[in-house]
Amino acid sequence: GKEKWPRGEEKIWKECSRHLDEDVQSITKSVVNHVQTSLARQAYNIDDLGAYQAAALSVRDNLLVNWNDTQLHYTRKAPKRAYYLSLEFLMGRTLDNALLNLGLKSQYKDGIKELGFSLEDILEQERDAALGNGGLGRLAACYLDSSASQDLPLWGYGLRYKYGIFQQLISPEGNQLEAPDPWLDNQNPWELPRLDVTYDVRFYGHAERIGETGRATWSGGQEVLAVAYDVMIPGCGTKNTNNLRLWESKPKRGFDLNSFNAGNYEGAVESSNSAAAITSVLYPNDHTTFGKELRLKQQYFWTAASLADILRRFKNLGKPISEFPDFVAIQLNDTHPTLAIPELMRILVDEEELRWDKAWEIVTNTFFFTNHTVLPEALEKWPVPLLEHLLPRRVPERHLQIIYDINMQFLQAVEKKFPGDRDRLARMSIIEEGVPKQVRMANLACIGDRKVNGVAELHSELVRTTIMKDFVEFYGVSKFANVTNGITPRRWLDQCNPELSTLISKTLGIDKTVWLKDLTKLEGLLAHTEDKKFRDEWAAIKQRNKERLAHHVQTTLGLTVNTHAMFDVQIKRLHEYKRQTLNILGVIHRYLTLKAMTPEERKKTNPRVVFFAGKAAPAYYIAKLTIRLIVNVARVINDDPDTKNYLSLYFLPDYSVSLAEVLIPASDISQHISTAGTEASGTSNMKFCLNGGLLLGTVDGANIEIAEEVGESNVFFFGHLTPAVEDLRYQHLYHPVPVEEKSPALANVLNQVSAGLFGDGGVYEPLLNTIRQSDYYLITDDFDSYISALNMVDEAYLDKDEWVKKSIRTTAKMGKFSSDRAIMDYAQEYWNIEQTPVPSS
Ligand code: 8GP
Repeated sequence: GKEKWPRGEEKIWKECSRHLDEDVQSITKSVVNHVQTSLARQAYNIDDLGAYQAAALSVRDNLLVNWNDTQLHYTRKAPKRAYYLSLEFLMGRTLDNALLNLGLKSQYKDGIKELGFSLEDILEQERDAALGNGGLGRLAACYLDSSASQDLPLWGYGLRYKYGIFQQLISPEGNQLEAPDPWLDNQNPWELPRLDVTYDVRFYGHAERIGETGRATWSGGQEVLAVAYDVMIPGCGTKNTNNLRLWESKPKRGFDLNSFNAGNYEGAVESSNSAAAITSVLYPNDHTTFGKELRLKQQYFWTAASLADILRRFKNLGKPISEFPDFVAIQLNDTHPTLAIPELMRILVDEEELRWDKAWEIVTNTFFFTNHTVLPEALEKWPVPLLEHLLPRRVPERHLQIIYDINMQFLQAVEKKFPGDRDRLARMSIIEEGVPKQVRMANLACIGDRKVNGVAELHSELVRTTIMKDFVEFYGVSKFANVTNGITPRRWLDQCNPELSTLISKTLGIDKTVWLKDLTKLEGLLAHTEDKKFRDEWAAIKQRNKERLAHHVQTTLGLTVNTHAMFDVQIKRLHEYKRQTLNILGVIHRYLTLKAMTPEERKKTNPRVVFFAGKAAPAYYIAKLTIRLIVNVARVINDDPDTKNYLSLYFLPDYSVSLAEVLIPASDISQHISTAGTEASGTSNMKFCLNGGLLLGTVDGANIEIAEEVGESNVFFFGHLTPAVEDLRYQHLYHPVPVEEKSPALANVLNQVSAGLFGDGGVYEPLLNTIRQSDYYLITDDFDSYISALNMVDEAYLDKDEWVKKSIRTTAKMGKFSSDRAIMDYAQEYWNIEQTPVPSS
């Protein structure tokens, strides 16, 4: 098209355009400039926080140059774009990552030093952007990094929560307490408010059908304003800088003037408060849904604003609406954005005036859906009355009409294929019968999408054979695929383990951007496993990372950690299926065993330090009790002079991305011990192995594929396999065997806890009873083989040389788990988008 800009002389614009600051001198200058102008402060009045803010603003200027070029390039080339809709983006800190991706870290280090500050110290000033619960949100963040690094035209869409995941405090008794996370209290230099990019999102109001057209109008109700905030996502070794657009909710009109004038000031601001509440806080539950109205409001607000934005961008291309799926692919991260399906139908039918069939064809060619768990309690269902009345009363009613229409057509097709199979119809219906009726979001997502995928081979197979079985029989298996998760090696190796990154580049003899963007290059390390000097360097780096973690524990908790012991780490959300209980019961067993030994015998054992970190959902009683047990076991055993040189235990509070960056490079062994078939993939397992930590785990999720890559001799597997789980659960219920018979060792551990070895035993009874009674997660079945696996780990660790070889081999074979591989798979097999590199001007 004809370009209307620039106004004035192009030459002037070009000459005056900002370029990257690449030399130390201009970096120092720009930081000082920001201190004086943006922060309005003086050189003698600046602390580490101020220095961080000025440095961040200066880096942001640099990012913006690339970001602008990228957006302009995408607009001009008009490639097909992909959009990643996720309610969670667990980004962590940005400054270090931006410096590394821009290739400016050493220049900034020097520039900052000239001003009397240390880059290390100011990096610590940044607060995590913690807009996520765990794996699902962190995966979204890794995918953004990979999309930019692989030059893919992809944007993320999410919510700008005023409060991220709660801060976890631990009381002296060992109870988890939650405090708000006001992460935006200091200004956030990484977001660009787009106060001019807004959309009205309507709740409640009236929808009326227009005669027999099938269309409807919609008016009245509450209108909320969605305001865009853009977060720049730099790629590694490329100019491409993608965008994450987060929506903030605001009242459409400041406040109600009528009430205000009548003197009712509280009433006047009430609706404005209710508008702002929509994006005020991230829901802290993962793997459970509660059917809360505000949560549904968040989902609709976010999908409606995002779709309106996507549609407006598409319309600027001047293409007919029928070509929408040729220019737009939308990935739904779990079922949270599923209302996008009826919302797009509403827009196409009511506003674009398309016929139903045509609209449906567009919808089902646009959306793709990823499932992240087969746990039944995580499958989203919304009560029909909530959609109908409580929530955007009349609005979803329009959406409900659409959902009912979709369902009716779908069930007719099912009936045609499987005549008279009423049970099947009932199972596959979007609407679950009962009081109240519920909308099954996964069914809607499956029916309205082009493809459905799981996140590791085993999980995808379970999706096909359990929750989606009927749908596989209806659609055929090709709609149900797998994309094994990945992690970005930029943050999870180069950034968190800089010494290892340097050693790898040196050993492979290539620039780090080469292997960081083609992680299979790590295989080149295999040729060096017999090189003693290389192995020593490898081991020395692990040792320094352990000391770095010990230093962190010393400065934050005031505790001294034995860095000569094996570091054994389990960090993840607290959940019964992840079995932190198995781990802590194993620790107790080890403690009791050590206590029973003579001092001479103890000396022959392998000293071990066990780390736990993770948050529990605030309402998850059993998970919180597990934390309490861990903290109290730590209190007792860390103080026991007989054993403390051989076993100690730490629960590190307030787990976060930044804490993970310190813990992961320091681990010798990490635990991924979910009941078989319950952990969809896991992604921290990949992070540990990439950093040369070995894996102790069950045959579950991505553990299986990790073992396939690194070789079974380099991982420690134990426990029952997925096909056995159902039978074992049945036996627990109908032919229970007492713990004493099944595992005397475990029975002894449980009895010691009950007897009060770690403080008031009665407190833990509800937790212990989950094991003594139905034991849904198979602790009693797996305990003995878990203990043998731990012993095998000890034995292997005694042969230090062989252990280091295993560590190197593990890192070397982790190439598959780069999120670059995963994102390219989505790009090619699902979205059909192309790499669109921005030319380096
Ligand atoms: C998590 C899975 O539990 C984890 O195994 C996987 O690595 C991660 O997703 C990324 O794929 N699943 C969830 O967080 C999840 O399903 N949350 C439910 C609320 C949807």
